[in-house]
Amino acid sequence: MHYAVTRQLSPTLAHCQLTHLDRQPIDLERARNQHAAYCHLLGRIGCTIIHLPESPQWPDSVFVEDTAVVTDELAIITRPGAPSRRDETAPMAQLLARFRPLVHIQPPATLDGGDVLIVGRRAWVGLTSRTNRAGFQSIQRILEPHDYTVTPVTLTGCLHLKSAATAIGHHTVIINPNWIDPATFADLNVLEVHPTEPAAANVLWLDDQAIASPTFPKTLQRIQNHHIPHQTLDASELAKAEGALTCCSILFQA
Ligand code: CIR
Repeated sequence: MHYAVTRQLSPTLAHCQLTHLDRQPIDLERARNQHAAYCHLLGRIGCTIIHLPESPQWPDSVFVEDTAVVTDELAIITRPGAPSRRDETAPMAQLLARFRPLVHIQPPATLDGGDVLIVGRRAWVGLTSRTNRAGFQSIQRILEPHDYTVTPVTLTGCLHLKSAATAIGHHTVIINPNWIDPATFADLNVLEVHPTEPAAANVLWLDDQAIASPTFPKTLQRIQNHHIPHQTLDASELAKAEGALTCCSILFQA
């Protein structure tokens, strides 16, 4: 069974962390509708959705991806780089303990789930303002005994690794080459976003189909040209909080 863990949007989302974006008003109603559509689509694709309760004390808590990394073998409970987000992990740990053995990232390491991209037995970890080298070393220590190759990646100009690159197939990634060196993925197929759509590389890959944002039509055309099965989902209001499609769920099978 496929599971998707999500969390209802916080009413305090307007106070979210922002790193590369200027603050602009967020229409909560519109953001809630987009999030509901997101959950609905995951459900339609076949996921059992587990909703964590709304948490007004954590403005960014809708972006659950940053709180855990789940593999077939275990669940890694992160230690988010933004101190305001650290406590978001406790309810996630409690929930994931029902499905996987837990491993916790310990101080001084910091790690956001958005900085971990796993394709097959390979994992890349972004070294960013949220994930430090100790965070990379921790996840390397955790995953290597399970036969993963774990590689650190430096980025320019974006929040997380998965802002710059996501999987869009079993051997294909979609990237923004201005934010990540395409050579990082030398032995995979690499599809580049359209240069006028820098934020278009965050695509959700689920059940052999891509879920991409309709706000990036030129990149969507490229996805189409490569015959990659896809659906679209608008998350433009959530994007004002520097979140995108992968950020709003943790997906795993059990
Ligand atoms: C933050 O800065 O933490 C949130 N405003 C956005 C987090 C987005 N998460 C993700 O890309 N995995």
